[in-house]
Amino acid sequence: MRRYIKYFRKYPDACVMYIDAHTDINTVDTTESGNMHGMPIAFLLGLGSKVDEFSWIKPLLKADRLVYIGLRDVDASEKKILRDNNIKAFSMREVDKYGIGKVVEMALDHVNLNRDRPIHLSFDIDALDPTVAPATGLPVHDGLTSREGHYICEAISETGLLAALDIVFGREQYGDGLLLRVFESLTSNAPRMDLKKSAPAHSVGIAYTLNPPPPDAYANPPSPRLSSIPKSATSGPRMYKGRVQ
Ligand SMILES: [Mn+2]
Repeated sequence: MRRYIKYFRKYPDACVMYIDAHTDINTVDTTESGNMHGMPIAFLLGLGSKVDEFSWIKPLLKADRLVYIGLRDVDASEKKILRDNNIKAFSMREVDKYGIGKVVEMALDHVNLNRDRPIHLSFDIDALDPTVAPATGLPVHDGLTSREGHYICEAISETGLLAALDIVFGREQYGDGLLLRVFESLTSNAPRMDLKKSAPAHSVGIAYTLNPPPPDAYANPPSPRLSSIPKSATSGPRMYKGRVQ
């Protein structure tokens, strides 16, 4: 959550593309499980009752800057939140109906019509079908194929607007190879990166903030911070070894 806040302070006009089997948008009022990992988007949007413990989280994201792809395990309460807030979501049904190419295009058109906003890509590995991506603690069948997952990454990379990447996965021992390929797809247009680590409550998340943004993409591009990259972030698969805490 802190990385989102930091990121939105840096890129206030950013959009979020959330690739996930889940919406993670339950509020403190609607959650049945009480799991915090099901609520981060609600906090970012400022939905639900205020809780003192989380009063430091300011709503930073507007509903029309958020789009989902890959949904297939969504609570009824979350569906209502999506409807009430007019949040665009492409479930697996839309992927079946339109094909992944069209879905990504429609998703980009919704949050980034002129292709001029920085993109924060949050890619939960559970968006992919568990047969190709078992590195999740919450497997949901009938997900994206490996190619569909890669296509999303390639298409977003091609925009040249990727500014932050958050890959979320659980049982990382199963995910190294696949995550590396996803990462390579994404970073082909972003050779320099600033590795940030984070650890959501029930999964391991790695947020990569990619620096610098492409030329002319933003009015005030941040200065590169290559010197701050840990050595492990520039040496291939080693970046995925070990549990990130
Ligand atoms: Mn998920």
